[in-house]
Amino acid sequence: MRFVSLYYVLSVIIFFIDVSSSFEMKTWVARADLHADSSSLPAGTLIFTQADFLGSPVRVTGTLINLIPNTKYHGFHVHMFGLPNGEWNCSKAGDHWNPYSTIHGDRYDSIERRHVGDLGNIWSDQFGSAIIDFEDSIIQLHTTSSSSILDKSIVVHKDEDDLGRGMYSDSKITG
Ligand SMILES: [Cu+2]
Repeated sequence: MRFVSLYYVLSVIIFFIDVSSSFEMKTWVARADLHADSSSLPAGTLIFTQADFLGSPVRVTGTLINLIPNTKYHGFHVHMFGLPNGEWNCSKAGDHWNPYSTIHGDRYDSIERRHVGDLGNIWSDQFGSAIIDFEDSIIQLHTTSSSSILDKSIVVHKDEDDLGRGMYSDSKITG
């Protein structure tokens, strides 16, 4: 996937810690509001939650909207830099979030074979929406983790991510 294919981006992830009164256990919660590239057109919201336990899975839920209907694959990544509110320009999000300098891969690959920010592909339906609900144990919300995705960006690309399995020279770098 080349940079020119960047299409949707979200704003800075805003996080807060919610203290549940019933369990008295902290839960980390992050929110990402996506927008079409260089536009105020909303593209949905994602919520990330994680128990206050380092290494526990992060649940990612939400609905993306205003995608191209029936477009099967959009690479879905955490990129390095958060973007200031109102400045939703994909080209300023930097490369994939890759704190361990690993090769590009799939969400289901081990940390040695994927970037922390590699979250695979998503699928838009006939209305241009995509319902997201999965867990990932490699991305983290804790600020103490070097895998923390706080203050990064989520980028949804127009094109399919080859998950590091393609024959292109940049397959193992960006997909
Ligand atoms: Cu990307």
